Amino acid sequence: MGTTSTTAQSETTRRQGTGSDPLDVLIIGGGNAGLYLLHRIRERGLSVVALEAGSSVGGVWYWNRYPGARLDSESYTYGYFFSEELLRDWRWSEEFVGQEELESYFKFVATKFGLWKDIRLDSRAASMEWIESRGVWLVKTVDGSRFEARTVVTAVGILSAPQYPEIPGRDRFEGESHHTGLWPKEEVDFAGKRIAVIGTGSSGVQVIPFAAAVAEQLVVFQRTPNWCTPINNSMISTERAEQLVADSAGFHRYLMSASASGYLHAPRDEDAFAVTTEQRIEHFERLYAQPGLSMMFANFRDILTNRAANEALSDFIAQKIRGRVHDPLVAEKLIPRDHGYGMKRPPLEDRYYEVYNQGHVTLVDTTVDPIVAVTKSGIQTETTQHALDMIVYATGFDAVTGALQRIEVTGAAGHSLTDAWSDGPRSYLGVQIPGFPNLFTIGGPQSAAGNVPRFLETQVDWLVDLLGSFFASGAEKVETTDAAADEWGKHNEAMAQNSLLRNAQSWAFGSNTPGKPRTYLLYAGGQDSYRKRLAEVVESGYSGFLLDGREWNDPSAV
Ligand code: NA7
Repeated sequence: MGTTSTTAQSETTRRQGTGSDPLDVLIIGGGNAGLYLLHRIRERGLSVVALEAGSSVGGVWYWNRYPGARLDSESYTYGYFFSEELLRDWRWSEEFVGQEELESYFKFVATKFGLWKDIRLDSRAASMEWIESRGVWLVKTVDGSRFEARTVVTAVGILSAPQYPEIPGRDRFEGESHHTGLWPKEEVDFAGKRIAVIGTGSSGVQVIPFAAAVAEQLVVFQRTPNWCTPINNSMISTERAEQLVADSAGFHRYLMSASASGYLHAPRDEDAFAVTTEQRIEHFERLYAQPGLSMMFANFRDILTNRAANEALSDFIAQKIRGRVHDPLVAEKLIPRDHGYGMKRPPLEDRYYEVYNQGHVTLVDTTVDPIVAVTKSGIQTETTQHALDMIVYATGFDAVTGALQRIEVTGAAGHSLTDAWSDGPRSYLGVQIPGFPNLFTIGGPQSAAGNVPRFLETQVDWLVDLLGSFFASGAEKVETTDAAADEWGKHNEAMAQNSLLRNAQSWAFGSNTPGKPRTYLLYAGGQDSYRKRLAEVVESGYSGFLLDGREWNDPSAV
């Protein structure tokens, strides 16, 4: 933590200690969305404070500081576009930058736009309660601070509630253990140690080569293999950096109007079987050598909707895995059988498969040899006791709804969010939950898609306009209805059912969290159609929202 933010923190504390009026807006979260929201709300002249659980800003890029943590989106499509000065003053070093550079970026943004003074660090929200009689939310933090605000906007992240596996004995282990999503700030030394990594999602696939490089032994516990393709990262030259700044308005326009994924990659305007086998393979080969998620988003347009096209692509990647892993038995273990490419978010990798060619690395398939317990000295599977110095839990997150549900939220008539969502999350446009007036959820269920910051930008811009209209209206309460949430839920389910996504067990359906109802938690229609829908809602006079109990566009309202 630098001097600037330490000073800012004490200013924040002083400021919050004065005055008894409720804030106009309390933001929960100081990550990508929270910072942008704070900036935009301040531009509107509203009173606002942002609570952040971490000791600095950046959200997932503050917490996921494990070796190898890196973007899967091109850096310059991930950062903010709202300020030309920021675009000019910040220089991304690589096509896909790592955690450290991202953390610096968010600090740079907070300093440049003077955000620190309205951010309260080390402030994890514990509970929030709607006080109907006064039209305010009372928010309490874990350390006992209290805030009152007329509206609350949560920007708590979609992959930010780390999850440990339900394995007995986790606390008994006498070595070091770390979750990738809660990585310590102090350096974790892998050198010369016997290390286990549990989990082979994006985080596991990123950390494993770093552990393998210096560990004495590495045991990877894999339950489900993923379809990983090379990230093909590179440095950004000065000429390219200058070009990116010069072109930024144009490609921002493309990302925010034409792209369904929010990435620069555009799908090939052809079906996979409209070309010959040779041409198809040639295209796959080209994409395998291209950066980032090209394989997913620059592929034939039907790879996620046509089973045969998807199988052709999956077969191609399986052959690549066989070509890179020397032991055929190990290679077969690394090839997914339960889902096709792209039905789950595919990890990007750098030297990942080659790790398994090294003598000190073992791959344990936990579907064949399940983990029975964590013991004092390691991990016991059905057949083997693995003696270990360190366990890395790369076991993912209680996705999308988890971070919000870890706060005790009590809405109108004393109803809890836990009860409201007992059969699965309900939301209108992902931004509001019926029964929870004046509470908004950036990145809420059934809304996020594709390159997340571009989606967040859409949602924040839209919500800030809504809040502006709400405060200008003189109304006290804005809320959505059961009917609006039901309609949105049905629309979203229908979108998900139309794609091959429905076949996968993934965090996007909550399948990785024991007991979580299976619902598609993201938005399957693409960013372009989501944006269209938001625009229609505005044109219709915020249909689906009530102001002080009446239709927003009812001329007699307020
Ligand atoms: P993910 O993608 O949810 O991956 C978690 C991994 O942990 C996955 O391989 C899981 O296997 C595995 N896991 C979870 N519990 C267990 C147990 N009990 N035993 C063995 N393996 C287990 O999280 P990440 O952090 O890697 O990535 C999250 C997102 O961040 C990613 O999608 C990108 O968008 C960026 P499973 O597949 O459930 O069988």
